[in-house]
Amino acid sequence: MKTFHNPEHTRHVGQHEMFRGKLVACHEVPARLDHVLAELQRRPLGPLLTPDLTSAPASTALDAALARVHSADYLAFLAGAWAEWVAMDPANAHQDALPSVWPLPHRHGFRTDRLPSNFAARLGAYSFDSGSPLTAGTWVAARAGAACALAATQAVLAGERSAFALTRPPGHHAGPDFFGGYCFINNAAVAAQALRDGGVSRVAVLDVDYHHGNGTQTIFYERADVLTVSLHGDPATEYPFFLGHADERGAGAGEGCNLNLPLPRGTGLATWRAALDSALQAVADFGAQALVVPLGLDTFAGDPISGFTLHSADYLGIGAALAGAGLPTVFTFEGGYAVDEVGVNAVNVLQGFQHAAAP
Ligand code: SP5
Ligand code: ZN
Repeated sequence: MKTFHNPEHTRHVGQHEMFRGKLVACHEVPARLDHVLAELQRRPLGPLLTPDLTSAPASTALDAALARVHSADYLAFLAGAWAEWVAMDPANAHQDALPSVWPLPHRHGFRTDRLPSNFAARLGAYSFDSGSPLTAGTWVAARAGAACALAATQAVLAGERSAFALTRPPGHHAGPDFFGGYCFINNAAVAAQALRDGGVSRVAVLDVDYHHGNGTQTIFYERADVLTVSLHGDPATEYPFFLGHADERGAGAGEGCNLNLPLPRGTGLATWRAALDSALQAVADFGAQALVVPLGLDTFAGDPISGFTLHSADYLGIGAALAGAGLPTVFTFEGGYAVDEVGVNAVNVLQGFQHAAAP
């Protein structure tokens, strides 16, 4: 399996996230990716590649792929956000931009048809939490990360059985025009849309991160050509709280094309694997011709912010089960905050997949 990794990822480095009234150290740190890279060097699964963004055609193709899943105004906001943050006050150059005011569009009658010019207000209008610091290099890192998702997709379109987009920041919480949950560009959505645009008529996204993939769900919610499935902690108690229930089945043309499998905090391997089997059955019933797996490793028992109890060895079998779908598969790296174990856990999934997928 080819891995496309993002050397720019270190430019996204948040200092703090807001948690229960305090600024606490970020969980989504550069060392996470370094641990996966180190494990891939110990247990190579295939070539390690970096997308080339220096050519104008490659850069233009990437921007076109981003614009297929995110709004033009949101992308322009992200691209210019850091400069605006520093323009507000030069002292801001030394601290992350964190939103602190939101328009709550579905309640209280706040208006979203008039975007304020004030930067702090627009930061809130384009986000849904105060846990996702926007830093000096966030845009460059996120954009180069999406290039990995696109390159992995192109490898699969060219005939590879699977490919891995090893990038951060993660992506599955980012929606058409909002960031949150440590995510800015939805890499899995970029991959799914690029598969569609590359001629695959039915694509499935099977999200195995601990947290509901709200951004991906929202991007494809009214579409019949992309099935979105997510296994996650029950939003009644788990982040992102306001989406991810079992009764969200898609809308309009996409009715029946979204499946949520919320599981209680404390869920262990047997229950989780049964849910994965249901998810894989839905992917088969849909008639998907390609699969995108937002690969979060925060289902691990040792994860500091999550509540499932999977163990490192379990991930080998999970990878094998995913290979059982028999589909060309793009993996995107998502959550997983037990930093020292995230490399072993991620590579276990990929190795389990690769071993089971071998002829
Ligand atoms: C990609 C992904 O996994 N995003 C997850 C975002 C979760 N953000 C909220 C986490 C709040 C938990 N903070 C606990 C701090 C205790 N020290
Ligand atoms: Zn997560």
